[in-house]
Amino acid sequence: MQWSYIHVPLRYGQGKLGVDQGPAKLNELGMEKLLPTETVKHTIRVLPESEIRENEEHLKRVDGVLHTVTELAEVVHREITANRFPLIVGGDHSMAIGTLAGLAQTGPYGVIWVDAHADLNTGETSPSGNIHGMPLAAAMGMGDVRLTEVGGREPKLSPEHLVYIALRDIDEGEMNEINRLGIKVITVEEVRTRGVDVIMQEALSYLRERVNRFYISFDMDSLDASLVPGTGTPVDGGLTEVEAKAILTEAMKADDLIAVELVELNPSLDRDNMTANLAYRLCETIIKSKENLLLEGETV
Ligand code: B3U
Ligand code: MN
Ligand code: MN
Repeated sequence: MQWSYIHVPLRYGQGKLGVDQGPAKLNELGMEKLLPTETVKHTIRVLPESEIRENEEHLKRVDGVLHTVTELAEVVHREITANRFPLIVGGDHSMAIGTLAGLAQTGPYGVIWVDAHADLNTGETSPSGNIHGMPLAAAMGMGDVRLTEVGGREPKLSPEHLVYIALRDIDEGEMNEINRLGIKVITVEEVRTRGVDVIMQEALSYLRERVNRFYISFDMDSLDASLVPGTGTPVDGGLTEVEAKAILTEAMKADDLIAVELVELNPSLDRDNMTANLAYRLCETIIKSKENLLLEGETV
């Protein structure tokens, strides 16, 4: 298996400067050294600031988001088809509109969404108009057609193929949708009381009853606010580093995992590289777990 390392320096899905620098920061910390030399690398293009119009109150900087996610969808589609394993780093979470669309073009799949937020708003329900709060709604065909039609007309994800972990800051409209659609939610408290092994086995069995492969999208704000000053919207009551690593390790052990995404590292908001170093350690866990698995596989 070959890795595909995809940089998405996108910030237009939210209003704060700096989240576009997440991928560069990870490289500065030595990410490229963690990945095997034959890794295929991509940087998805982002529109320059001068081309961004702020004219839509309910879908802010939509042109900027669309430009990047459209290209990301193509790259993800191509990389999965070429049998490579994408590690996609952002950037704000609106980029997942591209990831979800790219994966959908290769067949049905499940999603583990590790996040403080549900990212299930539409332009109508969003309190902010920020598209990073909308990728899952867009993938399910809800909201503005420009977002729902990235990578084709069909919905890219069905609600029963999604499991949330660490959700704790949910808007009213999102809560209504979670209940209406019956989406599976695992809270931080459940992670803690039942243990990561148990909840991950439950999440994976749930998905495996329905689909034969899955991807994991990890938002840095799933971690407790005290650990991640360098993310746009930190929320109290989140995961510990140990829990986050255990979740990622369990996911990486699964041979039906097809891609990993890590988003919302904002180096400009960070304190002494605290969040960046933590994100780097999570990437290290991701990469080493997979490499170990491959080594074990070879010796059998
Ligand atoms: N749910 C809120 C806040 C938010 C979503 N995603 C992040 N923050 N990172 C919204 O704006 O949709
Ligand atoms: Mn998110
Ligand atoms: Mn979030």
